[in-house]
Amino acid sequence: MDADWLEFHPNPKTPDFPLPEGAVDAHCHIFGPSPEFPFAPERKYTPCNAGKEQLFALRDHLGFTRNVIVQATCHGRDNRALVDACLASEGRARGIVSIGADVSGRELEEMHAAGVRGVRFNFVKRLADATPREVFLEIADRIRKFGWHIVVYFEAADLEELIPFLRRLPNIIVVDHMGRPDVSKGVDHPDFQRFLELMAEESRIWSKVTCLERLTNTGPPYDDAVPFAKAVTDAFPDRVLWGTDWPHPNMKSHMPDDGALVDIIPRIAVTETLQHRLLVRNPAELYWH
Ligand code: 0GY
Repeated sequence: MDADWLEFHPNPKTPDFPLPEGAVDAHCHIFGPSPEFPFAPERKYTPCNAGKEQLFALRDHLGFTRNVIVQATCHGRDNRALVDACLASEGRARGIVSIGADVSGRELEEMHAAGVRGVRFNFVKRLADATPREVFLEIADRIRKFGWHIVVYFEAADLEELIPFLRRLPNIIVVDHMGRPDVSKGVDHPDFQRFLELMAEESRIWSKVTCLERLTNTGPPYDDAVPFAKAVTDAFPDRVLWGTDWPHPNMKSHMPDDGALVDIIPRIAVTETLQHRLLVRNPAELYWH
């Protein structure tokens, strides 16, 4: 099937910003390759193939040491491609899977042994059909004994309604892309301030300061979105993660150069100490403890 969105950048630049030793790309995906790892019949988009070899080559080119691979919705609950990549990474990749409450204890154990450290709950309606909250709570309970955390993906408009549910989750929660703020409203807008307040109230909540290329209205170098990522990093330096989001599913406006994305990091984490926490210490604590 033909891809219905842009292909990833064919030739990303070598970053000018030298990544610190041990840096982790904490949000990326792999797609297929199909037919070895077919896409899910219920998917909302069909990506191009972007397999583990390409991801590992990008990791090395950009100067990352390790990856956290997040199950993308186009693979549904079939985590085989992700698990295969984790196993092939020689300990240099961890995974975040998508599962149902019917997952067996043995499947969980096998995924843990492969390097899985969390599940993703997707609330973005254009990407995934709704899952009942009771099911999510059951999954949250099942994964506790493995010490896994929960990655949540939602859009800013849904935050208020989700807060009581998030508070009920017993696990560490990692919010994808800062909860996708509307950057045209500015950092001081009550919607984004509400997100910062939630992080202040709940020390279990972490945020990925990622996807400026998705949030921007002005395009590279994302001057309108950088202040949001910087605000979260300044306020919660011990609970932030950064990732490329390669191969950038559903990007239609432009396809970012992953090397240029790395060059934005020093505008988000403006001191060496902050950069080390964002890129090395925080992901190591969550994924390689
Ligand atoms: C992202 C964002 C998107 C897609 C997915 O799982 C996915 O399909 O995450 C999106 O379209 O916003 O984080 O990569």
